[in-house]
Amino acid sequence: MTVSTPRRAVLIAAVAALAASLAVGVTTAAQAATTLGASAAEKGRYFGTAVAANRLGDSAYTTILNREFNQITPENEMKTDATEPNQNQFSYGNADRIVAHARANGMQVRGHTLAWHAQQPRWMESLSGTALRNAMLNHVTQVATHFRGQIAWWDVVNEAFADGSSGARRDSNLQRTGNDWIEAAFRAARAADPNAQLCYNDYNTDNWTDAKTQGVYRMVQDFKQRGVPIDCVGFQSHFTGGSNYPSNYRTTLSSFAALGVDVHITELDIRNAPADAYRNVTNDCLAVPRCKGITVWGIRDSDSWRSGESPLLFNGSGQKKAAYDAVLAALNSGTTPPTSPPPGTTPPPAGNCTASATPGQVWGDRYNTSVTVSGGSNWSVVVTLTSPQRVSTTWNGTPSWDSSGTVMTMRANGSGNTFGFTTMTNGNSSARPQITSCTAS
Ligand code: 9MR
Repeated sequence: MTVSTPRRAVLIAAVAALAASLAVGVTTAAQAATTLGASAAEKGRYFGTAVAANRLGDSAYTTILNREFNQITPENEMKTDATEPNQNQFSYGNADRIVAHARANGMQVRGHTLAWHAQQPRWMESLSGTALRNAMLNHVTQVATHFRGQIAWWDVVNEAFADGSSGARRDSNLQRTGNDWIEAAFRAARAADPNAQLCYNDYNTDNWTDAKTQGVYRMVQDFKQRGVPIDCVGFQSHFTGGSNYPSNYRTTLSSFAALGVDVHITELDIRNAPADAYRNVTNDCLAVPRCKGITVWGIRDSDSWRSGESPLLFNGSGQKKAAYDAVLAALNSGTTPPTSPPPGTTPPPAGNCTASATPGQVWGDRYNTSVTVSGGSNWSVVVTLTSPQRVSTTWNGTPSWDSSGTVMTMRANGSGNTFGFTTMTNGNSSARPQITSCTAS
């Protein structure tokens, strides 16, 4: 049969229209990623897991590992007792096996960990003073050099702060070598592998108001001010249950990020794996532009260091749990976070001077911010809050307000170039004030 020209034209148009509609359908249907790693990657992040070398021969394990994850942290194989069992005799077999698996499958590696009070070999436990300091620095240098170029992030120092209300360093043989042991470890790591991002990693630092969180925050702030080479902070996030996921977790992540470091969720597991808490953690990371990714501390419940609590995303048979679905859905529905930098680094969109904000003290219901102005003495800085937050007190400036009470114009009053204010959170503990302009004459 021959088709006349007009009929052929109609047919061609119909086929083209069908193809176009199919293409649109395919595009939308193909949007939702079906694995954790792929979905996180779409959001500019990784989704990783702790890996044990002795499980790499278990194909049920590696099937899930290779399908779902694009980042690996060796669970025990890079700890001091594993890598330097006798002083100056290094042993990398299991760590190398994990790194090789990661590289073969395009996964990034987090090195864990170079300096820690726990899991020390006997010889190191028995050292003190200068001998221990030098042994620790030698260990950092040797191990970071061995893995140079293969590690995206190092947990340079792990768990150096005390639990409880002191906010102080943990007592340990390393701490007794002098308070500067942490910065010395970071400097040695930077010298050995200049391309690795260097992190401080700890647990019980998730609740913003806890003394331990504040102690670590002050150390990182001090390191940034003095130029100690620190790039990131890891929040282990071993939660014991839904109630132990703190509602101010996002504030913790964003407050550290505002210091100019990346933040990572490094060892996530939650007792009984409540879907809500896993969803919240995922959303909190997605909401903080400098949160680079999430690592769960094992694949199946049976792989967990606390397997009795079933805290992971896959059950012992490798089936996806409800928490898995919640995390994947949160990753898929997350929007790529706004690229606006945190307060303190925001270039003022208007004006002819510069104002940078520094986070100050935080209480349960309020927090302080100080702002330093450069580029003129007769300045006027506009600060915008997120409702329902409101400023309750100011110092070293003369404020005026718009009718909504959320836009404050602060003018110099002869008290210098730094002013400050207290913000009441009024229930929104995550937002932080933005500087919207700085004008000077
Ligand atoms: O999961 C790890 C477990 O197999 C080890 O026995 C234990 C002691 O080294 O360390 C566990 O991992 C810890 C991590 O290295 C640091 N943060 C706490 C983790 C859980 O204890």
